[in-house]
Amino acid sequence: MKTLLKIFAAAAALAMLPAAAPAQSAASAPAAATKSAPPSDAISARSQAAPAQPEAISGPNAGAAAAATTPAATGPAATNLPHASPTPGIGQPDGRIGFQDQFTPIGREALWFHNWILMPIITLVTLFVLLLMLYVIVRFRRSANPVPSRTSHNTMIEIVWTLVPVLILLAIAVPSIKLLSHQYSPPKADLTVKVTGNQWYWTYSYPDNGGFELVSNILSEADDKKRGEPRLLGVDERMVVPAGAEVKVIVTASDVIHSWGVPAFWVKMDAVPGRLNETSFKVDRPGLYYGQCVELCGARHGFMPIAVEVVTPAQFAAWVKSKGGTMPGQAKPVNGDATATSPITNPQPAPAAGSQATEPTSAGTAKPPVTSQSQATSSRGI
Ligand SMILES: [Cu+2]
Repeated sequence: MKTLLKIFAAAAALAMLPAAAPAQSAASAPAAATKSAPPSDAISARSQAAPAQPEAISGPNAGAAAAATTPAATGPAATNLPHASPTPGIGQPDGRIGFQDQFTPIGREALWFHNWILMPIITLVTLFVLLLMLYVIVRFRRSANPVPSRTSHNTMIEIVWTLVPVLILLAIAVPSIKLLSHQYSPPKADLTVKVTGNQWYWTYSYPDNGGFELVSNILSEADDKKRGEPRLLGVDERMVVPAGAEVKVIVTASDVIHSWGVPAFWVKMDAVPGRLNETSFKVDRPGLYYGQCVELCGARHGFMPIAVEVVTPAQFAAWVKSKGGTMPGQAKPVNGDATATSPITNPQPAPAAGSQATEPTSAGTAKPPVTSQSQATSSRGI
């Protein structure tokens, strides 16, 4: 029974870990931010020097862009890319205890498993053991029971306390193994994105779309505010994927071990130098979802957020084109209307003046904006 208790205690602790992590990181981040704000030390200077910082929102359209990125201004249906606004409570920490709402089939299955199998069992077992202990402490205390029983065997009880835990473990094992097998045998991918962790930023490359690569850096707090993004979670270049597509993510790192985690997708994959790890997700709801590096990777570990923007297939095609990539000819449409309304030849209608939700482009064209960084990246031919 003691061993069983230990196992359940460990299981409970493990189950609480992922839930506690975001809260912990959210709580610790501000302090860390304040500490590392002045980039005067060598490490900060190095991290600043690695990738170019995004161009700041400035110029005549800055006000409009800032205004348009308030949650009310845009939503999942926003047609401007990138920098759709986040939806409060979705894809980001919002102060609730527990997991974020899930937007992938795996995430929903795993959350159901946690909420309806693990938590009830853990709660019942814990309460049962607690009550049992209280009963024993009170009923068999020395004053109430001066002559203790010398019983050392009870076959019936021994069978019960062996069988019941086995049955409980079996009840957990069935949905658990089912979930594992779903996680490790995803359907055929519609899109592959290679994610590389670097100290302290992410690079995303799209091998199916001509191999272009994006460098994704954290935004300054001022830019987060301007764009209406959660503090320390905004990035200059988001990973963009089409809704309804099975996205295969190949994860690696260039220097130390990082981990690419997006809580709303139930995805967390270690990024290990010299090794390709693989995971996948499928999100049906267009929108913006945030994550963070979830492996302690150095001084600025807390400052390499992840932002995944899920867009319609048509918007994705337009975005790929704006980054200098190509849509594969044989690519299957991820949604029925993907090719019918393909905007490759006519990327995006010019947004009406005043309703622009994108970051301003220097030329003021209808083309989705490209930051200086991605231009630099594509000019390097990566
Ligand atoms: Cu990292």
